[in-house]
Amino acid sequence: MAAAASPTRVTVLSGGVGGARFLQGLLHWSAQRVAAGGGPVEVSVVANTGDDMWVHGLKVCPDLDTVMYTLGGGIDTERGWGRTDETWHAVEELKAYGVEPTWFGLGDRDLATHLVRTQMLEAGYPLSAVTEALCRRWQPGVRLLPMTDDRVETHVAIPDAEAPSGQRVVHFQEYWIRLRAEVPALAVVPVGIDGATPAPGVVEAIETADLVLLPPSNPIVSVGTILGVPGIDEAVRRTPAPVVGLSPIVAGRHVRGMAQQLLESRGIEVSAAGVGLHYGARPTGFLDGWLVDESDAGQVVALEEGGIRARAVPLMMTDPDATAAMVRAAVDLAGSTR
Ligand code: FO1
Repeated sequence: MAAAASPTRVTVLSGGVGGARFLQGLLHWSAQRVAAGGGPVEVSVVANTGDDMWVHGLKVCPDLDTVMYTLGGGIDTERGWGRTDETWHAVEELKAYGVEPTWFGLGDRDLATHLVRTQMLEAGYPLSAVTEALCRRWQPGVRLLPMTDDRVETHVAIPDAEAPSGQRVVHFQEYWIRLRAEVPALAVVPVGIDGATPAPGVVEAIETADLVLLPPSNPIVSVGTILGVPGIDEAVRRTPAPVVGLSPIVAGRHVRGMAQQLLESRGIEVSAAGVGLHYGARPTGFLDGWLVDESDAGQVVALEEGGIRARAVPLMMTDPDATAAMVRAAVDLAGSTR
């Protein structure tokens, strides 16, 4: 195990809103450490791209953009996604034409990102190169890597009485935005993942890290999808760095999003220990350590019995200081999992 006591290279497998808020805390913790005379932290982010969607002829990458905008200072903090000072004229015009999907909120400023990305993709640049180019403007302060340059899209099977099979499939964005995750998710399928390969730099970022963190992103459609890319799972299992995660479930509920519904659809207990044991202890699983909220302190024993070092600390990311404290707890726990 590399020295995790004072990591200099940290790699984070991140979804969108929750992961971005965690990353703000990680950068805040790094700044605090530099102010205290310590060395800065180099952060690599491996972002989920299973939420990606082609819409109105444009490639939209919600988790990449949420991390980029949040850390680059362009995010709408109210929504947690999309651009601040946004206007919606283009999507209103599309509605006036009756062009579907009318439920997908594409802001006018956000559209520029998708126009640049789509032009670059059509010119033959891989998504990783496109992301690097977009980050030259936003300067997020981390190396932002898509999990893969290949097309992966998470689709969700939902009940449909009219269909002969009794179910039909919708894109994850439609499940989340139009259906508000209020219908049962009979299956969650990251289409294309079996043929996907890790994007350039991803395996290296995991294998050369001093610390790998799984933030409180969705364990099924965000972190779960990243770990589902052949090659990324093996890199996390074999990295010399400690791997520490933070529970997205607090007191039996998700903090935001739709983790509850998706965990239930996979038959995974909706609890801090349930998710930690789902990830499992390395080397067969992915974790060395798992942070649970203080309200779930009673679940530490079950995790330790499962071979995962666990600790109960406050896990609500109410502000960068609170999140920085969570990062510090993860670093401390990593140091104790040698
Ligand atoms: N989330 C919504 O709840 N409603 C939307 O209309 C919406 C549009 C949207 C457009 C671009 C983008 O990058 C994200 C967008 N999101 C929207 C958020 C997105 O669904 C989530 O960030 C993740 O995909 C799920 O965590």
